[in-house]
Amino acid sequence: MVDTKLSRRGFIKASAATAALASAGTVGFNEWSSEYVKAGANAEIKEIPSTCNACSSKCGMIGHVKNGRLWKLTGHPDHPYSKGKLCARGHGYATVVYSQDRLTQPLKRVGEKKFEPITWEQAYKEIAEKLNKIIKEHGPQSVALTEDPRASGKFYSPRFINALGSSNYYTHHVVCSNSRDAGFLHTVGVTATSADISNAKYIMFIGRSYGDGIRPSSVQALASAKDNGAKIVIVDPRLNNTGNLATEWLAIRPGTDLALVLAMSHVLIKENLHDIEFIKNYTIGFEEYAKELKKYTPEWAEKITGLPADAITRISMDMGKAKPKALIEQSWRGAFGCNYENSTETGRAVAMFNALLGNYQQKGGSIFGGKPSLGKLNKEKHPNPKEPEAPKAGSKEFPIAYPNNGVATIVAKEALEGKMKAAIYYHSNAALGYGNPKVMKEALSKMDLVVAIDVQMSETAQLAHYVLPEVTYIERDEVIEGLSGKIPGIAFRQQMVEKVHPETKPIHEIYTELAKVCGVGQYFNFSLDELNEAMLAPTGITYKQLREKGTIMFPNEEITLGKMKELKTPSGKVEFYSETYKEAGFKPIVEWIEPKVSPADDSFRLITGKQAIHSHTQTANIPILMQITKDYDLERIWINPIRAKALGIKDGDMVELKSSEATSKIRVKLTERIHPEAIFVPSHYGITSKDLKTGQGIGFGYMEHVPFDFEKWSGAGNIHEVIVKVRKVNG
Ligand SMILES: Nc1nc2c(c(=O)[nH]1)N[C@H]1C(S)=C(S)[C@@H](COP(=O)(O)OP(=O)(O)OC[C@H]3O[C@@H](n4cnc5c(=O)[nH]c(N)nc54)[C@H](O)[C@@H]3O)O[C@H]1N2
Ligand SMILES: Nc1nc2c(c(=O)[nH]1)N[C@H]1C(S)=C(S)[C@@H](COP(=O)(O)OP(=O)(O)OC[C@H]3O[C@@H](n4cnc5c(=O)[nH]c(N)nc54)[C@H](O)[C@@H]3O)O[C@H]1N2
Ligand code: SF4
Ligand SMILES: [Mo]
Repeated sequence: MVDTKLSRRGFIKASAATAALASAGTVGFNEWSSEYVKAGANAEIKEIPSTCNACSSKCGMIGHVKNGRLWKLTGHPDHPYSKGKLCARGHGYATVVYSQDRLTQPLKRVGEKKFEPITWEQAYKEIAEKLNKIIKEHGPQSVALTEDPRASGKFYSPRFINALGSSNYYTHHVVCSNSRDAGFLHTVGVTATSADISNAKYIMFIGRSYGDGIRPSSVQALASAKDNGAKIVIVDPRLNNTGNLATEWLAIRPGTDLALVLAMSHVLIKENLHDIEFIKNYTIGFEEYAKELKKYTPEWAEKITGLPADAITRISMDMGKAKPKALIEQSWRGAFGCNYENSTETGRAVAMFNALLGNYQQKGGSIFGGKPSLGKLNKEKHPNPKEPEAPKAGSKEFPIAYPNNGVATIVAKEALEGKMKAAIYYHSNAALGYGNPKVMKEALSKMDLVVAIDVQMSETAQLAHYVLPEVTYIERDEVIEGLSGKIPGIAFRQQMVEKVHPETKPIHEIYTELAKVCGVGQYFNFSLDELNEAMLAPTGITYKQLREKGTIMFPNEEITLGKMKELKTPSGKVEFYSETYKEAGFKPIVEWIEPKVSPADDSFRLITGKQAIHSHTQTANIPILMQITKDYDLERIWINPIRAKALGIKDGDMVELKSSEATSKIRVKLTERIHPEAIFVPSHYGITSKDLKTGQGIGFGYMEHVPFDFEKWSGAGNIHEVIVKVRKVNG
């Protein structure tokens, strides 16, 4: 039950509901395991295949269910990301199903952080009335929906917002990979390639850490590459936890990766180590790019990156010699996902470097994965909503952004300008994680309607007018997910245990029922099972088979390596020169761009990143994961001892960290594993919602220090364009 200040009337209702739930068998984490013991050693164990929801990888997993309770998880052996293993988060996050802090019924805000429980009928009725009024008065484009795109959301969320007549569908990538996605899209026609890591001979990671931003199969592939003698270079201002597998660490100045990649490209061409055949057949604009690259010498890059020119030359030449089994891994968020004013252009330069190596669709190179062919609903019986006429808000300002991602923070900007009137946040903690929380709070407060659909009282839910409680992923079926890769496949999330809280619902039910009350129910006239059956139809697999297996791969559809394919760029080829850029008013050739801000002698750049035991803000309230943070003091910030000494700071000291946006107090970890110019902040802390009793009050939220901003190309949040000063304080 939510613990926020409830009104008196709400309190009485809520207490009654809590009592009812207790008798309905609601248990916390501790009781969870004892219930299993009570079931006796001989109780039947059901093994139910499904998918993890503790991060975007959505690995395949098997739930072991005894006496109706989940008591153990194992990795699905067939799923390409888990390959039989789950990471610590995968195991730990599953306890959310029995969390004491779950949302248990729909809530209506009746004052600052004051909520009252209401029925689903009342919630739907009031939300629908408000949505329809807003649309009538301000048009459908004044309504937006944002989510972390998971299997069901990817299908239902855009359909729902389109049914209302709005094109404003957004994803969390604005603070994840918007820049990389845009850079890759306009160079190779997809937002990300994958990498044939286990067969590669030379692998460079630029701000991507398999050892921290874990996916079990990626770690396995890297370990096997190392066993095969591959060279593994980490480019990171921080020696991250992939370090144990690496052969070399390049401690680059944060924000300067573009200079490194430009200089590496320069060396390849100068030394004639580029793949001339590949470039001739599969690329356009090489001559123009090569001309631009002339000025980006390793000596030039040394001054910007702080990396020795001879190391840049040596590594580039070694990669050129190892081609096509050499690559810069496509990366994710760390260096050029959403961080600097030059991030999109860094993404482009990386995709181009791989083209200079001719490694696309080659063993040990960059791979364009194949997709499974899945069916669709019969349009005659189940019509699609009409394509909204108006373009998505933000698409004019950021024409380079990947249209499916959009620029989610434009919703906040337009709310501040009085243009955006209603926002739905599904599976998203935008208020804490997408942009400066003060700005996000102000923006959300300006809107006439904010709806949050969550499993716990997130910071976003706290600011919403209505909070709708979803069942957790352990308690629901979802839309079938297509897996693209060298071998395509499908994965299915399915219900493992009965609903723990009777007044919670799965998202497909919420959208279907809400659509009906909003008057657009005709677009949701099918059940989830009907949709999944339609998707399965062309595969010849029955729904029953899918339920039994959970993950099914299609080895017959394995893509053929060694054969380049036509790309989805306007020219069908790798584009060193982009007409799309030119038309949008940008330089068609990549050139060096300075980061927006740079630290002075007495200040630092703030950078952030993942820890292997947490996912964004969503795991901070999981007791067994947060205990690891506490045991190992993981919320501390990293400072280089040379800088610390000059400031009189010792390991474990409390410091005050001050940026243009905020002041935080936090303890310090001194380590030579961080560039002297940077301070590293682990990204998962700073929960402020009082209803998240475990997570609340530990560490600080990185985003508090990030000015609310948009990168010029992809609209990404520029989340490392932050300068801070630090001083020792008592604490
Ligand atoms: N444990 C864990 N794993 C996750 C997630 C999670 O929340 N937790 N989330 C998933 C998601 S959504 C994502 S986006 C991925 C993110 O996966 P990654 O991008 O690998 O993760 P990060 O830790 O954000 O960043 C990687 C590294 O970039 C470094 N870095 C920071 N600034 C710079 C820079 O200017 N240049 C260079 N070269 N490096 C820099 C950081 O020090 C960090 O070590 O992880 C996925 N997996
Ligand atoms: N402070 C901070 N900011 C970040 C990051 C970070 O690590 N820290 N990471 C950045 C990156 S790489 C990304 S991709 C984004 C991620 O940003 P988000 O996608 O917003 O991820 P989370 O912050 O984990 O918030 C997820 C929300 O979904 C809710 N949730 C979890 N499971 C379910 C479910 O089954 N149903 C419903 N309805 N809700 C559910 C959680 O309770 C939580 O409130 O954030 C970016 N910004
Ligand atoms: S990487 Fe870990 S948290 Fe992410 S889906 Fe896989 S097991 Fe779950
Ligand atoms: Mo992300």
